[in-house]
Amino acid sequence: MKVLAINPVIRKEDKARLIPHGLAIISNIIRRDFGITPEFLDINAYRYSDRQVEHVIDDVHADVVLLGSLIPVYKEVIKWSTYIKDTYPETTVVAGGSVASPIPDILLKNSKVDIICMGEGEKTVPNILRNLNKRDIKGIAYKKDGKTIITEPEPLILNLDEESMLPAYDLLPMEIYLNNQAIGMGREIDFISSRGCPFMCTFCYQPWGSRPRLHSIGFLINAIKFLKKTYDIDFVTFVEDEFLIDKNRAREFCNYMKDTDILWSCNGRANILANDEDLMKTMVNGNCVFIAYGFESGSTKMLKSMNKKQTIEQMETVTKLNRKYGLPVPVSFILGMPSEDKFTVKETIDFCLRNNLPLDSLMFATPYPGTQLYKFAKETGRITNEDEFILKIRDARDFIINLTDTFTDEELINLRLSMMKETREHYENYLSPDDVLEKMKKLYGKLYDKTNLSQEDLEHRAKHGGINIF
Ligand code: B12
Ligand code: SF4
Repeated sequence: MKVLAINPVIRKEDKARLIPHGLAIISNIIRRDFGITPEFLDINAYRYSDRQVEHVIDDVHADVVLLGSLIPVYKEVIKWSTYIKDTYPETTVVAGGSVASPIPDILLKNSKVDIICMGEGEKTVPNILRNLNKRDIKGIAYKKDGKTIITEPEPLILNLDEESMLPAYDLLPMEIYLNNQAIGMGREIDFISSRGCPFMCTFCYQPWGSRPRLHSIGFLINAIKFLKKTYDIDFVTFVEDEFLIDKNRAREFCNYMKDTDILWSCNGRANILANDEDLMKTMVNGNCVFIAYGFESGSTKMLKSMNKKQTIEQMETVTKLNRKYGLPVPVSFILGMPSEDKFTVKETIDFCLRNNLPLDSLMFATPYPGTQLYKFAKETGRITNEDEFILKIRDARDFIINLTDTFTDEELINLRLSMMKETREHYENYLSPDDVLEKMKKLYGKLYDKTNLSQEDLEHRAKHGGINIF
């Protein structure tokens, strides 16, 4: 059996910076369980032209094509499933990831995908390969007589160490990923060591459930050792939702990392770190140089309406703590959630001015499929035609829908720009570019000199905000 895994382009205007974990983990599982090495067509990393992609698809002429990623690659999934099924009708096209699981009906209707993997692929994909002509397996969606059938869900993996694997790094163009850094310090890799989040914010899609599941500390340390030995990494970015959810594991990890020359970063949460300065201290001693937060709003009313379960006081405390330990304060905000009005906007601006935080990373509230916000947008008649709406979804820096009752579309678009400008100007009075540079050199040490950031990388960092905000 020949298997082809396709990673479509994410963010056309940007370089490929993060590893396609889902597809690469599944590829490793297939290699282990079936002794077949999938061909990995990484369009995102190589930026192949359509002609080049067609050549690879023709060359491989696979029995099964695995196609998937995040929701904004929806059009790509339509394009490639159509090409494959029109040219090779006997090939089975299987889709997965957040472009597929939350919208099975829409994707099956508008594409030529045969089967959707509804959730984690570790068990479901091998089951699909073992039963290519059958559909009586758990965790899939398919079309029968024009109707979408969704089978009984496959239970979530309980033991990630045993039931999942590392991504098949050797099938990926690792030099591209290691050199297109997101933080920009040395040879950088992203890693995911846990799944699930208990907080349930209304704008967030949680494919992994509310119960966090973690790789053990042993697995994690072995992975870091492997990545250092094989790829000579300098920097690890944990991109998962809740790296700090198990504080004991986090402490053990810091204890290991402090004796290495690898720096690392993760997402924090204001309510977790605000009352645990000791954990932050341990992290900094353990080579952590970057803790990012989703602050979302400076208004208590908005935080409550998002179900964010964090307070303004906690946000102020972690801002001070990050600064106390010499870390930048990378924070992101959302504009235009349903009850946003001019008062809540003012509260956010005041919060940022008070705490010297520019709003560089200010996203438009975007209802992604599978979220409570998406349900709200449908129920209130803001999304009337889902097929058309899904086609519009992009990065949340682009305005695609107005969820407020108080602002016009134009007002929201202008508001975002003016909020960014006002808070940026204020920040520049607080810290000069020279001060920032000094702090960066101190924080990143030898890696700072080792890194040669291109103009494009600098623009990426500026756009994503927070990376240089001390
Ligand atoms: C890393 C990441 C990114 C990276 C992408 C990295 C990459 N190359 O894939 C970057 C930074 C680019 C990114 C961007 C965005 N992201 Co993002 N991202 C994530 C994050 C944190 C981890 C994804 C990941 O790698 N998981 C690890 C792997 C192991 O899990 P997995 O992908 O789910 O894979 C499993 C299954 O889904 C399945 N599977 C996955 N792929 C496939 C493919 C096939 C064929 C099959 C059969 C199965 C299968 O099997 C895997 C193993 O069980 C998730 C959060 C989360 N909790 O998932 C958000 C998440 C996927 N992102 C999301 C969003 C909204 C975005 C943005 C639109 C946000 C924005 N602010 O603009 C942008 C999109 C940009 C664009 N233009 O496309 C949402 C998706 C919501 C939705 N309904 O679609 C998520 C779920 C965050 C959230 N909680 O809301 N993101
Ligand atoms: S935004 Fe963060 S904290 Fe909220 S549910 Fe999503 S992952 Fe969890």
